[in-house]
Amino acid sequence: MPDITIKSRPDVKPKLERPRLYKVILVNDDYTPREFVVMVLKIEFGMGESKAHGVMLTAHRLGSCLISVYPKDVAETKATRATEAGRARGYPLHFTTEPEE
Ligand code: TYC
Repeated sequence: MPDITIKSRPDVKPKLERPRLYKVILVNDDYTPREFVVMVLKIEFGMGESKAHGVMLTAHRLGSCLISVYPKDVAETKATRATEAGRARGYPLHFTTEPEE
């Protein structure tokens, strides 16, 4: 029987990094009707009326508003679908994504 010693290495931890989350951000414009922005936020992001209205107003007043954070693929899909909903009606409504710090 060969004499094998397996040393434990308590200093070497397996690196399991949490996947980075991405922000979805609503960007203001001068043309998309407020009610349409509220409708998209309700349908694509599952917000209730008052939350959607508050987010729309914040973007309207400040230029943009953070909606939520998601895994990268979910954030990109939601931003694309929501932007596309505006484009389909001829509005310049825009949603962007960026990595959370
Ligand atoms: N600023 C638009 C208007 O006055 C409404 C609006 C709000 C558009 C937020 C986009 O992200 C937005 N009709």
